[in-house]
Amino acid sequence: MFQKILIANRGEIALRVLRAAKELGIQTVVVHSTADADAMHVRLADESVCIGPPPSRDSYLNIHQIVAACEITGADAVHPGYGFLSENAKFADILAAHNITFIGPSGDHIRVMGDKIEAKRTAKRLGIPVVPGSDGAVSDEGEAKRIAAAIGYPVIIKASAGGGGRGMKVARSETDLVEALQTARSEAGAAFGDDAVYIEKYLEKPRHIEIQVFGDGAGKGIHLGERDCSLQRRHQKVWEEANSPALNEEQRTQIGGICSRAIADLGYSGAGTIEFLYENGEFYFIEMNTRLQVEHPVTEAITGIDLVHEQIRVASGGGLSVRQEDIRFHGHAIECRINAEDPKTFVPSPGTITHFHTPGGLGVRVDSGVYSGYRIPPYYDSLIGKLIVHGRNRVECMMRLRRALDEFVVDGINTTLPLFRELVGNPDIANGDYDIHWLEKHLAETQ
Ligand code: MV4
Repeated sequence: MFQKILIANRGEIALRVLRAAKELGIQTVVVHSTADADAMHVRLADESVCIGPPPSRDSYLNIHQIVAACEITGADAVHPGYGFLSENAKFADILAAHNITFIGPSGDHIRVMGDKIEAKRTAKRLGIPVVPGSDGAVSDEGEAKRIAAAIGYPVIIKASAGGGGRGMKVARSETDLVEALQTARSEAGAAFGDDAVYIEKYLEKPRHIEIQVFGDGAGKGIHLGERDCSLQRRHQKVWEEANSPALNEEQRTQIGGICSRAIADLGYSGAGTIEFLYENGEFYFIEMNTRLQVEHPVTEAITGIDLVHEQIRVASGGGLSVRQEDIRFHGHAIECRINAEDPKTFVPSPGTITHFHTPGGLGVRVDSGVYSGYRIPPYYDSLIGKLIVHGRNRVECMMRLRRALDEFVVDGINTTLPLFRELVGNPDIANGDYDIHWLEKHLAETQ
């Protein structure tokens, strides 16, 4: 097991990882920018190192500073959290070259999944169902037209270096296609320095369902069920739940089995998420994330498995603590992302939290790095906490969520809490009847 883990992140996820390390009896080091000197994870860590000024590129993305902080403190492993350097293959490689363990997959696995064309090719080879489309990059107009005609309009053009919704264009006709191909390629070239694009059938009203997987790096793979992340705005997830209201046990076992076998065949190590669009009873792979995700607590709630403990165990060579046949899915869990934003306009609302009171009681978890009197710096993303509620079934979970939202007090700044108080009473949400466009449509209608 590791002696000392350095946490290369901030906010609620830094605290989340710190807690797991402490529980395992591992010393903790945090790195932070000058803007985060007052953060909770800095106070709770055994050691902290200031690595630079507020802008992320000069601190949380500064690989050399982070490696230096490992050398100075004698950390033997780094947990990257999510965002920042968590999916940076070069970072994983550099740490390996310094004999520091990156708590995550190999640089090569990160690299493959970071290239969306390569990721899709790999998924297909491993028997994962993919969206019909081009076999690889498409640059030629005639080839694009032939593929689109074969799969049928509408189609979507995606940047291979994109992901997470960046660099996509929908084409509903051949006329659209010619323009979309040109714009997509030049935008991808400008944004990512790689103008490779590919074509897929455009799915009109899918749900976003992702499968949590784990590999032990030695040929074992497991899945921990799915999360439904369809409720999103501008590619930012807002509400996530497990299980998906759209799936039954048989579908879960089937897609989960496909994913765990793929992870085993890949020789993948650590936590991963295989993302699908789900429409008319079919799954279509879109991307794989090679990190822990923001919404991992809903999976923890229904499985009782600590995903960060598992990440640390696997990375240290201790293997997974659970076998597939030991994993059960209990009840239902929902996570609400509480952002420091205006609940109508979503304009960020940094500033001082004058009063912070979190809900509690059975089945209620709050992951947050903020406290009463804390000043939210304006430099980073606006997530200030996550409310995760668990119940024996979805109805109980929703009742408990309504109660927990009523207890939550955040004064001094705007937050998205009022949005959740409204959503929890919405009939479509109560029925689990929503797709990836539902929230944006709802917000447009209720403006
Ligand atoms: C799609 C799609 C429809 N058809 N691909 C957006 C994020 C990126 N991960 C993939 N995305 C999409 N790919 C096909 N073939 C619709 C989206 C999409 C979306 C997907 C998941 C969650 C929210 C979304 C919002 C808009 C579009």
